[in-house]
Amino acid sequence: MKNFGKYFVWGVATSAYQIEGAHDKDGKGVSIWDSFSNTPGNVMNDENGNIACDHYHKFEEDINLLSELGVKAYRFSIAWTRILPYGKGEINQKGIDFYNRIIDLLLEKGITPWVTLYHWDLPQNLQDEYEGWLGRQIIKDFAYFADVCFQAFGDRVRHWITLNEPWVVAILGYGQAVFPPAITSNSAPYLAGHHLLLAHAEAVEIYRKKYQKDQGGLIGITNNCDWREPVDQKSENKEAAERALEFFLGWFADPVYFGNYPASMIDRVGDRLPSFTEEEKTKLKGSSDFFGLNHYTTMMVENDDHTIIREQNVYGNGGISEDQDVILHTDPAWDKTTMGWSIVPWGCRKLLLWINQRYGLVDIYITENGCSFDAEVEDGQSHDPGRVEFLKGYLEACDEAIGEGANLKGYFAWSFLDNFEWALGYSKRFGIVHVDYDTLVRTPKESYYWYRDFIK
Ligand code: PNW
Repeated sequence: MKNFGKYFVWGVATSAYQIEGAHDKDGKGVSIWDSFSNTPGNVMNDENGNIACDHYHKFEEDINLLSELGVKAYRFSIAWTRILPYGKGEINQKGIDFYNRIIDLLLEKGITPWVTLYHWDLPQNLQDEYEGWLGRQIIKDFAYFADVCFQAFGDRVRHWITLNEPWVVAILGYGQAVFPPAITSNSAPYLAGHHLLLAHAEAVEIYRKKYQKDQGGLIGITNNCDWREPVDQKSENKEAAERALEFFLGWFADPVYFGNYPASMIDRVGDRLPSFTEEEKTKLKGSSDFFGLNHYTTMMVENDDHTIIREQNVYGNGGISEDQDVILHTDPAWDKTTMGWSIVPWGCRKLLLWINQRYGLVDIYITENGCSFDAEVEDGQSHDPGRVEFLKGYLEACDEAIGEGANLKGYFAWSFLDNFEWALGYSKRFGIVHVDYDTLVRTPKESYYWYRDFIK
């Protein structure tokens, strides 16, 4: 592979709730994921992140593994409730101390921290007070949390991601009730999404006004998107695929680059889609210094003309498909991961090119890409050939996309460690490092060594 230049940013990613554990240690408050996963019936096998990988106590060992891996960058998230146990108000110094130790150790090892402020672990207090992302007050509370983090860590952290995957927060949390706060609705996702965008914009404004000049860092948002391929070249199916991308990625990227939602959404969602004031549009437009992208899979799209009743949403990841009039399919010929997600490297290539066509030659960073495959440890070794194949395939697709003009500047494999896979608990394994959840012993997998050699 020839197009990844010398300055290409190679990294791996994690998130706080999925690895840290120590859920009530040193003054940490309760997040919606603490409450949700500790309520029986919500997570597979009633598992929770109370201990997870115990990264809170094992971060030194983990950073050594990162160092041996040779990555330039490590993306992790800050647990809001470690810093502000009630989501606002008084700062918990022990939470600040924990992330200071991580940041300092990373820098000592020559690894650049990429910090996500919100990876889904909303303070329970804010959920109770005004229904979390449904309340407008979240904008100022998130901005305050962000400000505290810039102030505490911004002298050393130069790469900030405000939100991880607002689409997942809105759809899975406020539409399909798969994630907390477990609401089922066809309008709440749009209201939550609206506040997510405005909170992002507010945090960015604070960073730019108070910190960016002195600290010299970058700030952006990370969105997730699958590729949507038309089932055939009929114009209605091509348009349906385009529309599906607008409802997925355009929902959150158009406001950030153009100052408003895609026209297809405004037309179709009607009153359920809130509108931005002129001032909000101005604030949103240009509010990301880079294009953070999490990409996992691809689906086929067919226009829904309502003439036949068909099975919708094979994996439930189409958003609100009745608003889009799309029917999603998978191709049975595509290989699948243990999550059931199709492995389609060319979808990644097409998506990168689509982004640079729609939004201009923005700097794209893939802040997550990876797959779930099982791997046991035998004689101290862990083999995960499926993951090595996956990474090879997707990196080849990235390389091709760059060759065709895509402005891809970095890649973070998801994930560094096997971890708590949200509503699926520990049943799915995304890590390039195996974690034995009984003993908490870490064993690098074959994919870890493969990636180490690849990025050398
Ligand atoms: C992302 N979908 O979640 C998250 O950022 C990670 O925390 C997570 O572990 C990883 O991907 C694997 O799931 C997603 O339904 C969850 O399209 C669901 C979807 C996409 C991403």
